[in-house]
Amino acid sequence: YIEVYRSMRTEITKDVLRRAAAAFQTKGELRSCVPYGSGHINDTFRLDCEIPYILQRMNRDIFRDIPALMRNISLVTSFLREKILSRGGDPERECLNLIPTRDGKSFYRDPDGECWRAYLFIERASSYNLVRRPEDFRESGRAFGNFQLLLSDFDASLLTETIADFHDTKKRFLRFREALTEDPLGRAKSCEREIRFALSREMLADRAMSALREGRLPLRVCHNDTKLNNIMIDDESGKAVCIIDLDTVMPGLSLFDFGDSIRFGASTAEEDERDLSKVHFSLPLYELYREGYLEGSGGSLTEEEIRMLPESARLMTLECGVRFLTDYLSGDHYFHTSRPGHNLDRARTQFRLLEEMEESLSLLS
Ligand code: ADP
Ligand code: GN1
Ligand code: MG
Repeated sequence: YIEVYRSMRTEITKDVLRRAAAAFQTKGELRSCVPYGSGHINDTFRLDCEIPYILQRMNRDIFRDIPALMRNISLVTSFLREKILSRGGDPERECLNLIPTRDGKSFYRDPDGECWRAYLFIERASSYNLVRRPEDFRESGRAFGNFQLLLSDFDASLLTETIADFHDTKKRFLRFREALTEDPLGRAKSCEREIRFALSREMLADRAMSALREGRLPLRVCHNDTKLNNIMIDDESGKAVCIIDLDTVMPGLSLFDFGDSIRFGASTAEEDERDLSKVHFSLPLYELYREGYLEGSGGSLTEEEIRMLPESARLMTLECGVRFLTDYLSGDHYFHTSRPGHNLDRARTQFRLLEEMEESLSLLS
C-alpha cells in the first residue's frame, strides 16, 4: 500500500484505502493496492489479492447521483453479459464485472461519504494513450461501433443522465464564456490566442444538437467517452477485448462516440504533449477508425450520420479543447492535472489538431 495518495480532490490515506478494499467480496488476502491508469476523473487503483481487481473512488463532485450512476452500470453490464454469453464469448473478460460489497451492494460508501466500486481486473490486455499499431485503431473503431450496436435494443428510458448536457457543445461554450468573464485567477491573459481560436468557432457548436432537434439524427444509447484508453486491447492478439469506463453511457449521438475517438486516437502525440510540433492529425488513422466503426456498427448508421462523421471529429475536438480551456481558466477543478498549465497544454493540442482537421477533413465532407 502507498502511504498517502494525493488525489486532486482529497487525500486518500493508507487506512482509507485499506478499509475500502476490505469492503468488497474479493478473493484471498489483500496484498497490495497502488494507483493505476491515466483516467482524468476517478481515482483508480490496482488491488492485488488472490486475483487482481480495479478499485475506484468515484468522483462525486462530478457524478452527483452515485446510486443512479451505479444502477446504470449494473444494468448495462448485465445486459452486455447476456449478449456476450449468447454469442459464445467470455463475459468475465469482454465486459466489466462489478464485484459486490460484503453486504451485497454495488458500491461502498466510506465514513467520509466517498463512494467506491470494484471490478475484476482485465488481465493480459492494455489500454493506450497513443495508437501503438495502426491496426489496433481500426480494431477499436470496430469495438466501439459494435458496442453501440449491442446496446441498440437496450431500453434507454432505464438510464439516468449521469452528467446533464454532456456533449451539448453550445452549453459548453456558455460555461467557457462564464469562466472567461469571471477569470478568477487572472489566467485569461496567458491564453489570449487560444481564447480567440475557440470563440471564432463558436458558430459551429450547435451543428450536431440542432440536427438532433430537427430529427435529422437519431438518439441512441452511446458510450460518450470513447477515447483509446477506455478500451482494453488483448496483449497477444491485438483484438479489442473490452470497453471500459461506463460512467457516461447514456442517450447521445453516434457522432459523439465517433468524433471523440478521432480527437484522441487520430493524433500523432499524446493529449497533453507540450511540443506542438509533434502534434498532427493523421488522416490514415481517421480512415482506419472509420472503416472499423462502420463495420462494427453493422450497417446501422443512417446516411446523415455517415455524412456528418468528418464534422463530428472537428466538433468533439473543439468541444474538448474548450472544456480543457474552461477548466484552466476556472482553476483546474474538473480534470486531474499533474503539473501547472496541464489543462492549457491539453487545450493547445486539441486546437492544433482541429486546425489540421479543418484542412484535411473539409475535403471529405
Ligand atoms: P476514469 O473515469 O478516471 O477515466 P477509468 O474507468 O477509465 O477511469 O479507469 C482508468 C484506467 O484504469 C483505464 O484507462 C484503464 O487503464 C484502467 N482500468 C479501468 N478498469 C479496468 C479493468 N476492469 N481492468 C483493467 N484495467 C482497468
Ligand atoms: C475524461 O474519464 P476519462 O479520463 O476517460 C472526460 C471525457 C473527456 C476526457 C478527455 C466524465 O475522460 O469527457 O473527453 O477526459 N470524462 C468525463 O481526455 O468528463
Ligand atoms: Mg477513462
